[in-house]
Amino acid sequence: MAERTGAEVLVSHLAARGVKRFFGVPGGDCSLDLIDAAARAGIRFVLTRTEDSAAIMAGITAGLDGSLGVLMTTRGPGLANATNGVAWAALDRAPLLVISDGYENEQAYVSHQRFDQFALMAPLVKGSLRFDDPAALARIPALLDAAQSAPSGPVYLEVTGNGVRPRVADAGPAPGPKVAKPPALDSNKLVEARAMLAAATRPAIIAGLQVRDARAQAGLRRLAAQWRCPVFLTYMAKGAVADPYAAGSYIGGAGEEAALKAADAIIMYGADPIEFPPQPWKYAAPVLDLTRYPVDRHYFEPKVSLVGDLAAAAVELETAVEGSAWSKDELAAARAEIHRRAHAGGGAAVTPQSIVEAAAAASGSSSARVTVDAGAHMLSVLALWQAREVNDVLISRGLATMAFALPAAIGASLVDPDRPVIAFTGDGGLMMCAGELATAAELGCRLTVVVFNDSSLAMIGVKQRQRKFPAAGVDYSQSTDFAAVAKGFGCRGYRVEKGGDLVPKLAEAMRGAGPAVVDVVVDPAPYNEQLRALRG
Ligand SMILES: Cc1ncc(C[n+]2csc(CCOP(=O)(O)OP(=O)(O)O)c2C)c(N)n1
Repeated sequence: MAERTGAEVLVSHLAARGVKRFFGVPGGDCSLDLIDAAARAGIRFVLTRTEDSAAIMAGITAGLDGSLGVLMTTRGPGLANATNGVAWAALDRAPLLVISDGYENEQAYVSHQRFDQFALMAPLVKGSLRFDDPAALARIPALLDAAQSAPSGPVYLEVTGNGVRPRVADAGPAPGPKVAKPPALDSNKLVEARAMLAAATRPAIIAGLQVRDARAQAGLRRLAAQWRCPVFLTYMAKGAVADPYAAGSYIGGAGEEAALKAADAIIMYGADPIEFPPQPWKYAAPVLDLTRYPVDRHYFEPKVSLVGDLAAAAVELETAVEGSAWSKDELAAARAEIHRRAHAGGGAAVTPQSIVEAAAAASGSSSARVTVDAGAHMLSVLALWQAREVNDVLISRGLATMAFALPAAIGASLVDPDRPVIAFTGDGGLMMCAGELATAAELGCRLTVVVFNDSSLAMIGVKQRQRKFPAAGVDYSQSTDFAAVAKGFGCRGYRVEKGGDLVPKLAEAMRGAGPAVVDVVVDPAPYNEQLRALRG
């Protein structure tokens, strides 16, 4: 009977789930067995510069193509360096298999590079398994299913030579994913939900990250059109509905407050509280919570909670609102309010707002996908960039980590190589992952990194001023030349210091082949007012 190594069987499980590539920084032990076995199965290893970026690249590719993201690290420092990326996968709900080397059972005497790797991963992962014996192979499908079942997230697989090297009898083709189905909608709760909606004339919807799925998005669009109501979208749901119903971002801030206070029912549609700001819920209207999965803690006590398939819930409830009292003018006013607040701040020729508008003008009809980092610059991007569909804008909102935009853009570019990607990032965030510019250059990604270069951790600076502390510990004493940095890593590099250069330089950057960095010197002054206007 034919035989395969444990590594070959593991790789066959990945192939059966549509994995085309895996990411990481290898060590000299099992990583090498896995790179070799994967290559023979047509799965390519993408060598990144850091493990945490590799986790983001892997999770983003999986989120976009419906497969499983795979990160591979070496033991000890490799896994430790991946933890922020694994935390991102946990809190931003990305399906991710984390593979790391362990030590063999007979190496109990070793202390070098050794700590309890299961304990390190424990608070972040949905499951873990040690693959140090061919018998463990039988438990791999369930581990991978856990990563891919809603809410998706990371799982940890520790591998040893005693797991990946022995030959085992070929057990035939690996099964594909068996993802847990959503529970059927509870018919009593449906009756309660319909009654709640029948009493409403001004429903407002807040849609969250679970809408990043074509069926869920279609369900939301039906509800909005049927109920003719404002829909606020969390950052991760951006693009899920279009005008006239898209009212703007839900950030728990001042911009959306007037419309939500005017609502007589609030419908949460696939909203996961990991996206909510750490402030108490401020609305008195009854809440109907429609969610694919229950969550541990929430900001409000819903009047009715329906757990199950969102698209099915939309079909059941679309006729429940009997007549919408929202006028067209009110819908337009809700949208205009957030836009107006996003423009607060004025400032010098190159403002954060003008960078986003110039990037939109320069990208024209190219339907670029956008990634955004954590920082003050994200406010302008989220408020002013027009998205047509979910996943047109990618952001880390659950973890809200810096150093997300560039690796996410690389992952997006690998999935859709012909679709241009724009990564908006602060200078602080880019410096945390700048080495990945070399990864982007090697891969030939069609990617433009736009740096809001203010020599500052501007978001923290705003908070420092709000709290009346003297300026300290948030500004860089030297300005980085990211155009030069880009060239050093094999990307094209451009520097913009005057407003008039913005559109031409951005357009030139976007036209060329391979990745480019546009380093824009920006005045952070508008952030003070903009943040107050949007968040309150
Ligand atoms: C990894 C990580 N470290 C720290 C923070 C806290 N933090 C949030 S925004 C921010 C400032 C980001 O600075 P920069 O990237 O330059 O963007 P800007 O705010 O200037 O637009 C910091 C330090 C974080 N979110 N993630």
